[in-house]
Amino acid sequence: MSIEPLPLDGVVQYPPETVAEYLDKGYWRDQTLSELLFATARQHPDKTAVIDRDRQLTYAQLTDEILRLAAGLQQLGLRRGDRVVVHLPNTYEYIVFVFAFWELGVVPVVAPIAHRRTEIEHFVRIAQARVYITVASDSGTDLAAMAADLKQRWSHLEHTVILDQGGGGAEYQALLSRGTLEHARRCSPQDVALLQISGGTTGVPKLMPHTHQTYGYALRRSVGERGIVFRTIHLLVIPICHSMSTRSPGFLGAFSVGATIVIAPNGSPDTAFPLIEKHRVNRVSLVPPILLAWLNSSLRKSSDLSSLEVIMCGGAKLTETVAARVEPEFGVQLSQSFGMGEGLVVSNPADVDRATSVRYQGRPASEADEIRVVDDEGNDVPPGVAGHLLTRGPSVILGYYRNPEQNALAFTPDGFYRTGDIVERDHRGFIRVVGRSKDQINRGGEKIAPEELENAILAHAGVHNASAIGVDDEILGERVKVYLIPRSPQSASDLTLGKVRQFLRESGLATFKLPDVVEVVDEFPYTAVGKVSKRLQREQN
Ligand code: J2J
Repeated sequence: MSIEPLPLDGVVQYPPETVAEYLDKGYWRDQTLSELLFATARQHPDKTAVIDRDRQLTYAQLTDEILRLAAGLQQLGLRRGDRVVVHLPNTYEYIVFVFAFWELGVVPVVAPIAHRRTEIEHFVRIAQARVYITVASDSGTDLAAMAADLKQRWSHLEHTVILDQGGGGAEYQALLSRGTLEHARRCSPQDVALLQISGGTTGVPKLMPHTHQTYGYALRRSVGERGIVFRTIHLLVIPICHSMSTRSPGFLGAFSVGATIVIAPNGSPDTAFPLIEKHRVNRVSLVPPILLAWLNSSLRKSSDLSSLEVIMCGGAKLTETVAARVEPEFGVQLSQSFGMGEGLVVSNPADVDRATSVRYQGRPASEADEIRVVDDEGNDVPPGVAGHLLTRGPSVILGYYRNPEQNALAFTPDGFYRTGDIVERDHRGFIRVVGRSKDQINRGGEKIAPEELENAILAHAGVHNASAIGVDDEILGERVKVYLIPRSPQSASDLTLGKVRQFLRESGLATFKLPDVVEVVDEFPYTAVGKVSKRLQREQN
């Protein structure tokens, strides 16, 4: 059945000729993400789809629960094109919610559980969300109270749904108990499926509108390239709303081939190793600091990890020294990847030689993934020369949601996304990330916008000026350092690391954005044009 696409206000649309070309060449398909899951469920109803804590759901049980939740959500009055904010930890309920929304054509903003009031309120406001879904509390923060407060403040926020801390609970059960729906097409595959959170370079996080088709394309590529098959048992440890957990290959990749997902609340060895042992997990996606923790864990000796075949790693730079340890020490294949929420993901093919898999992050799987490596003037550079990476293609958005100012900076007029990454491409097309031109801190895969952190600190009465930079860290790659100029000599004593972190936590900023080091100084170094020189500040460390 054909349903006309519903363009959302504030989303940059693909030109009709691009739509026609991507459909014609099969990069985009006439399938919603919900249809992708239901197709697998019809073929393999009794196969295990997801394992989470003591719950184990077959594809039939998962789709059944999705349709019941969709009925409950529909009765809240949600309609196609409405936006909601989903803010849940790694739980199977997250998966049930997003598919229920895809079944209805509702658009979730998917926020990592580490986010706090600053971020969530921004999403609620910018997306004019009608529903906010979270858990009662997380790491000591009362999210239920925050939800009640947000609901009072924003009249468009009509409902909150509060799950128990570990998922489930009375409100979830109540939504499941209002009958069920028939699986049917209720939106167009060209519709926005979700609004993902960008890594962040700006004062507030940006939202990335992905359609069922941009996601469908990305996950098919990822599944093919990474060898995800029916017998794959994939451990999901990275925050579930991140694109590495969702579509590269993530749970969507797994569901497209009838594989099984095991959900871990986090990636620490004492949590993950027993799950690998118990469920005979054969694949996992990690970020570099977790991989390092696994390599150095004393638990390795006492755990049976023999089922593991492939460790995928991406999100931040993996040093060659650490990369080279993976295959000999774990006896598994290392599959690096380099990607971004905005779209492009490159990875090393399974049959690549060891030297390449250690040194390179991968190459695009399709000629449709357009890549340009350019110098500061925008001229293409030859293989082996480092330059700015620009990209365009069937998985790449053409703009952030409701953000024309950033779009003018981050996208070229002909639709290439300026990644802010400096890469080197060899003559075969393999890519190595060698640096970054964007003002961003990558703390072990968590992206932090210095501007956002600086703004939050500037609200402190004792702070005259703040500058946040990333400094080298053996485990995280980078950690967050903040230089502060106090307002007066007396206020300097209030600017200890502990007090600044406490202040930021209370101001409602996500905890992973808090500084690791604070240094109080009298002045900042400046560039010739009078901007704070972060380069000089970095060189001091
Ligand atoms: C260096 N930097 C990297 C790598 C990402 C797959 C894989 C990763 C992401 C992701 C993703 C890197 N080496 N191997 O969404 O689907 C940095 C780059 C990039 C930014 C994007 C996926 N892999 N990076 O990490 O949106 O700077 O997506 O532009 O979170 O992470 O961050 P994010």
